[in-house]
Amino acid sequence: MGRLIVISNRVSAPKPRSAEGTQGGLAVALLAALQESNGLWFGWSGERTERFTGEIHFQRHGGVTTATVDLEEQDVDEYYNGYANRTLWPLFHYRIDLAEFDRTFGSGYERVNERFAATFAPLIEADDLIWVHDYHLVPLGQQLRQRGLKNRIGFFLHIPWPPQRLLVSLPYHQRLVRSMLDYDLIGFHTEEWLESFHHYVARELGGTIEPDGTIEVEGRRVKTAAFPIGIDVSEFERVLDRPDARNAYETLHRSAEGRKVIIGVDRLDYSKGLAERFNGYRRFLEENPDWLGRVSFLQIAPPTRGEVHTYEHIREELDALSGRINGQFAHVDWVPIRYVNQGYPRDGLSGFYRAADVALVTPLRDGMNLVAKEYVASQDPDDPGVLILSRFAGAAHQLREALLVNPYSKDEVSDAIRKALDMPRAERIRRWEALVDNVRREDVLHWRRTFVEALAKADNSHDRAEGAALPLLE
Ligand code: ADQ
Repeated sequence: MGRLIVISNRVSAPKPRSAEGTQGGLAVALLAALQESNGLWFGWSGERTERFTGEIHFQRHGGVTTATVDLEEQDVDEYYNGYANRTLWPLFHYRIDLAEFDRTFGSGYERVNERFAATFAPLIEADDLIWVHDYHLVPLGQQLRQRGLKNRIGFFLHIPWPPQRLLVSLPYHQRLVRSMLDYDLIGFHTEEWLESFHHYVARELGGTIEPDGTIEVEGRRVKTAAFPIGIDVSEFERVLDRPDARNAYETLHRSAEGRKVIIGVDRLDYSKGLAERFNGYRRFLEENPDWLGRVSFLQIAPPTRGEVHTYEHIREELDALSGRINGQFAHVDWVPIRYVNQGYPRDGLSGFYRAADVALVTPLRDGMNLVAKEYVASQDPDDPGVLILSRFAGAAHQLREALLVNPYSKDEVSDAIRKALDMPRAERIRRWEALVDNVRREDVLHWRRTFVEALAKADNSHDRAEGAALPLLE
C-alpha cells in the first residue's frame, strides 16, 4: 500500500512533545496513520493572501509532512464563511431557516475545491490512498478525477447527512451529490445519516442500494458505510495522573463547595442547543425548589466562526438567558449558572469532566459529539457521573445507557437532570460500565483503521479515467 494522503479544510500540524496534550484526538489518530505511511496532510493554511498563487508551504514534523496554501479574501468569504458555514452547515443540521443560498457562495466553493485539486494533485503518486474530510470539500474527489487521478479516494462526512426532503431545498443539490459518485468509499458517523444518503440516492438519482451498502447510479458504483468516530481513550482515562487535569479537577471541585456539579462543554454553535439547555435547566430549578442552592451548572462555550453573523446572535441570546436565570434564582452565596466563553486545553477539560456529577450534552443535531465520549472516559470507575445525552446526537446510537432526552423539551431535560442527580451509585456504575465499554471498543484508532482498510479494499477497477466523470445536471 502507498502513502496515506489526508485532505481537509484545515491541517493540524504535529505539536512539539511539550504540547502534545493539547492536540485533538482526531489529529492524533490521523497523524499516527500519516507517520506510519510517510504520508502527507493537505489543506488551507488559515492565512489570507492578496492573489491566489498556489504556492505550497511545506512543513515537516515528527515524520509527517503538511502542505498548505493561502486563500484569497474572496475565497474565504465565499467558500469558508459562505457556502461551507452559511449554507451547508445550517442545512445539514436541519436549520433551513438559517441557511443562506447565494450563487457567489456556490461558485466560490467550487473554485476553492478546484484550487485545492490543482495545487495538490501533482504531489500525489499512483498508489497513494486519498482520504478527503468533511463538508468543505465534497466535490474535491471529482476535481481530482478530472485531473486524471485514478487512486482510491475516500470521503468522510463529520456532520449529519440531512433527510432528502430537506436537502432538495439546496439549489443544485444534484450537482453536489453527483460529484460524490467519483469517490470509491463514502463514510458517515451513523446508520441514520447513511440511510438518509441512500434515500436521496434512490429518490433523486434513481440509484440502487445493495445489501453491503454499495450504491449504483448510472453504472457508477460507490461503497458507503457507517464509521462511528471515537476518542483517544487513554488520554482521558489517566486524568488525575496529570498536573493540569488534577488542578482543574480541584479548582472546580473546591469552587462547588459541596454542591453537585453539572457541566456542559461545547463550541458556541446553534446546533449545540445551548439556549434550549439553559431553558431546560431553568425549568428544573422552577420545578425542584429543594435543589436550589445545592447544584451548580458550569457551561463552557468558546466562540467559533466569529465572522459568521448568526454567531453574534447566539452569543447575545445566551448572555441574556444566563443573566435572567441568575437574576431569578441566585442568592448572595450561590449562582445557578456559570457561563464561561473560553476554551481550555484538553487536560483541563478532562479534570472538569471528572469533577462533574452530571454532563448535559444536548445538541439539537450533531454528527457524532465527542464531548459525550470524553466525559464518559474521564469518570472515576467507583463513583462515575451521569451522562444526559440528546437523542439527536450521532453518539446516541452507541451510548444507549446514557439518559437520552429530546433536547427541545424543557420537561424532558428537567426530568433527566432530577433523575441524574438522584441516581443511586449502583445504577450509575452499571450504566457507566456499559458506556465506557463502547467508548473503549470504538475509539478513534478503530475508526481510522476501519475506514482506511475499507478504502484500501474498495473496488476502483471501473473506469475512472480523465473525462469520464458523470455529466453534471442542473
Ligand atoms: P464539533 O462540532 O466541533 O465536531 P464535537 O464532536 O463535540 O463537536 O468535538 C468538539 C471537540 O472540541 C471535543 O474534542 C471537545 O473536547 C473540544 N471542545 C469543545 N468545547 C471546548 C472548549 N470549551 N474548550 C476546549 N475544547 C473544547 C464535528 C462534528 C461532530 C463530530 C466531530 C468529529 O460537528 O458531530 O463528533 O466533528 O467528527
